[in-house]
Amino acid sequence: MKALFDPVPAEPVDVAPGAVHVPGWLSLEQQAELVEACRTWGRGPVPFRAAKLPGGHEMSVQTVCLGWHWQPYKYSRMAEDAGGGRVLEFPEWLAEWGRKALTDAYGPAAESAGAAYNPDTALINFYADTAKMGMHQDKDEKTDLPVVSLSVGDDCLFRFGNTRTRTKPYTDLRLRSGDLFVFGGPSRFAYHGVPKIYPGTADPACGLASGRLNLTMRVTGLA
Ligand code: MD3
Ligand code: FE
Repeated sequence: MKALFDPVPAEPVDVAPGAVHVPGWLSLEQQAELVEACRTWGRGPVPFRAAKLPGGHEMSVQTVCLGWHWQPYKYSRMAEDAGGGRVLEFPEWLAEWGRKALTDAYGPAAESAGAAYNPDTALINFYADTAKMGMHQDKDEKTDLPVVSLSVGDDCLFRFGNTRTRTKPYTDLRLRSGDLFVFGGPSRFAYHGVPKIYPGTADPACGLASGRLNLTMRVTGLA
């Protein structure tokens, strides 16, 4: 049933060159579908795990991957740091969502870029109430093709910085359940992070009772 108060998808907002935010891009039904898929993927062969940083600390975020298994700072087919299983295939339906995401974010002028987009890895991050992600660049991919980000569950504070330093200047934004963000062009290698989750802000109909899920699609450029 179409609820009276379903959010109306908003127009894309240009946050920086190549960085486009599309609030409410996923319907509640699509959000719940994505949560269910993430639950399935997390059942294995590779489970959600906190990636270990080179300094030895574990990230507070729990991650599972599709297509290629990511560890800081490398991709592999086998999850040596998470039980040794082989990473699941990247599903075609998700690649279709990625192409539509690019087209919707960048508009008709970029329709051919959208149609040609072939993501081969997805990183699914789960944030419990107190989890966060420090400022970093995503540089483990061998292409500069856009990253597509989908958020479901509790709101977060998202910090979008610049390509030179992990400090100011940056833009603080609130990401909500159903939001799409595309990071391409000059924004592809910008520093970014998630300093805070806002517990209890999600509509339970999104499928997640607590916490936040973020799925990013990328093109690794690996064989
Ligand atoms: C800007 N994830 O997985 S999504 C990550 O919410 C990551 O889980 C955050 O940073 C999360 O690497 C932020 C937004 C995002 C993702 C990739 C980007 C922003 C980006 C790549 C380049 C520039
Ligand atoms: Fe990132």
